[in-house]
Amino acid sequence: APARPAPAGHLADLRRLAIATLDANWEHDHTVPSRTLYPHQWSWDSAFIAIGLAHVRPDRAWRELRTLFAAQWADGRVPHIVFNPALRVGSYFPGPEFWGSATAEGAPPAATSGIVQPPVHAQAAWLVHRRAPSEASARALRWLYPRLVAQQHYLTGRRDVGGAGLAAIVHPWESGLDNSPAWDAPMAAVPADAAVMRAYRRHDTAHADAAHRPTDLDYARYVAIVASYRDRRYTDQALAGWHPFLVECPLFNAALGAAEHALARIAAVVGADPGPHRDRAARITEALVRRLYDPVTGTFHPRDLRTDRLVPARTVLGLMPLILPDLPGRQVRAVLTEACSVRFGLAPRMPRPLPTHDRSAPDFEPLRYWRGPSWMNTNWLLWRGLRAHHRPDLAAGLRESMLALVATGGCHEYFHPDTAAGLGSAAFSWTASLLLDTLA
Ligand code: 9WN
Repeated sequence: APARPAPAGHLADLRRLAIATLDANWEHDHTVPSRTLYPHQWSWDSAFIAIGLAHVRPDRAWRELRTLFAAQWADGRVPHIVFNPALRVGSYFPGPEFWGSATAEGAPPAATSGIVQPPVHAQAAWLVHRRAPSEASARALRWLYPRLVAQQHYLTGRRDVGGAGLAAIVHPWESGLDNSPAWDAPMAAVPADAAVMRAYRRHDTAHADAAHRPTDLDYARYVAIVASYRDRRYTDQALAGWHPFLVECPLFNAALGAAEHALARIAAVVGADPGPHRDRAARITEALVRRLYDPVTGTFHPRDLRTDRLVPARTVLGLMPLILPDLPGRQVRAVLTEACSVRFGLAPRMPRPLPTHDRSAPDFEPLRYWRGPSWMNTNWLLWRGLRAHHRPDLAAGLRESMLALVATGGCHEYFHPDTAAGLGSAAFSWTASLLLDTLA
């Protein structure tokens, strides 16, 4: 049965729950994704969180972004974790002692990781400003603009391993969808010694059901990939010659292109030239279509740069280029066909939001993290894409299903794609913040 519109009183309750969740996760100058599982500041979480905070606590929205960008590296990379020095050692694995970023060239004074996450921050900054434009928000944009430009510069420069104008990710954590089936093939090539993990203690499985998290073998490889990068002090020089994981991801690069569109708008506010941003956006979209779209499957796939082949898995990552306003009509139609197929179930009336993986695939796992469960962020990105491409019918169906998801499961981190039972952390910040934006 399709999701029924929630009664108004119900929506007010949901809104209160979302605000309470964000308030409880606020920590002086940033929001933790979750007090138990993720007690530090995460990069793309902060962008999603700022979008929701803009509706209720606009000062905090800007503070969130400023705190993150204060930890930007000299080369422009925005670290995926900024560690809170006040927390005890061992509150998260891998912690600052494992990353050892302090001795890397251009690292900030704060302890951070050395990898990045999808660059959704320019879009977030634009949405926060647009929600309530003011002299203060224009000032915040003026501070952020050169930093956002440096972030893009890093990704389209040092990270253009494939030489085609797209950014390569060097770790599955950089995609934000850590154990997506999209990474199975490239991960299989990473030498892993499960014994490595005996030297460390995972922290996540103390707070979440191990059956809902990545496996120990995944973690052995996650650690090995970080060690490869860390041991060369996070340099991006000649990555193709030595690093075991190099992939062009459709979500990451769609975010990269969408960021240029947002920067064009921000440039107009801060008195800079929007033209170069529009040109760069067009080049990214063109490269994305040329390199990551498969006309046979009719969807986007990651490109494994170690084999120069597309990864066959059909995951929700393949739908994310819909966030690009200049995606050509042919690819828009193809992505909508894929999204509306039995694999993902998008429809004007639909019981549940999209899962993270093809429901009909043999390796679909409804409980395991990014291998099937529904998440608010991927659905929110798709919802925005549907509106950008003038599909109010599908956007409305998706919105109802997202509201019903959180009404059933609470502000959980992720959800069973059929029952909407909450999984992972029970008070997860981006679920709350993106709910606020979806409600607005
Ligand atoms: C590793 C914080 C982050 C999200 C990621 C999500 C998860 C970390 C982990 O949590 O990743 O970065 O420990 O599993 O996969 O998208 O940003 O919420």
